[in-house]
Amino acid sequence: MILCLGTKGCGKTVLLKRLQETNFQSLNSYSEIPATVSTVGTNIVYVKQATSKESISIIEIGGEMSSIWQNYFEDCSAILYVIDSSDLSAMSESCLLLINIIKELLKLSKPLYVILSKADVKNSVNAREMLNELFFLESYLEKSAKKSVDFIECSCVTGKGLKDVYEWVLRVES
Ligand SMILES: Nc1nc2c(ncn2[C@@H]2O[C@H](COP(=O)(O)OP(=O)(O)OP(=O)(O)O)[C@@H](O)[C@H]2O)c(=O)[nH]1
Ligand SMILES: [Mg+2]
Repeated sequence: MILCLGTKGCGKTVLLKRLQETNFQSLNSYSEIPATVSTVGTNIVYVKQATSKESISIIEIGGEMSSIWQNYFEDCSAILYVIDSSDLSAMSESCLLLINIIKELLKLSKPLYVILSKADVKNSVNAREMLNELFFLESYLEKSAKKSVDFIECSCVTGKGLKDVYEWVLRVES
């Protein structure tokens, strides 16, 4: 089981819906973003694998439940952490929560994929650069968790990064 975490409205539910669509070949051919309502509690989705009958379960836990995220760490195999790159106002909270996750995960040595969502939004920050400059997160990661943390910019509108996320999910569950 993979966990999908991130602050409210960062794009978790839409991302998981996109991951359930198996054809990532033709980018730009995506339909409109599916309508979502804010997730109350948890949301479980099953992602199909081409080579196996078993699907991979991913569980979304809303930002409002961040105080209990760590209760799920023990049982998960990996974490997808979503940061809304178009929402500056939520950036510092997202970074603080991320640093806590990294600290916990280091003890458990489980993989973490940080997804900078909504990369299609005009003027959205290059969140990775921002993280580097404002929070020195990169140097923190270099020292402590370089091997197990990856970053990717992603868009559920253009399809950017989705195939990489899908392949990462398959890899960590194989
Ligand atoms: N432009 C753009 N908007 C997006 C993208 N992904 C999600 N959104 C929008 O962001 C809003 C929130 O998306 P959700 O997927 O419901 O966010 P969530 O993280 O599940 O939110 P909670 O369940 O409340 O924690 C919706 O209005 C989506 O249409 C994206 O890649 N690009
Ligand atoms: Mg949701």
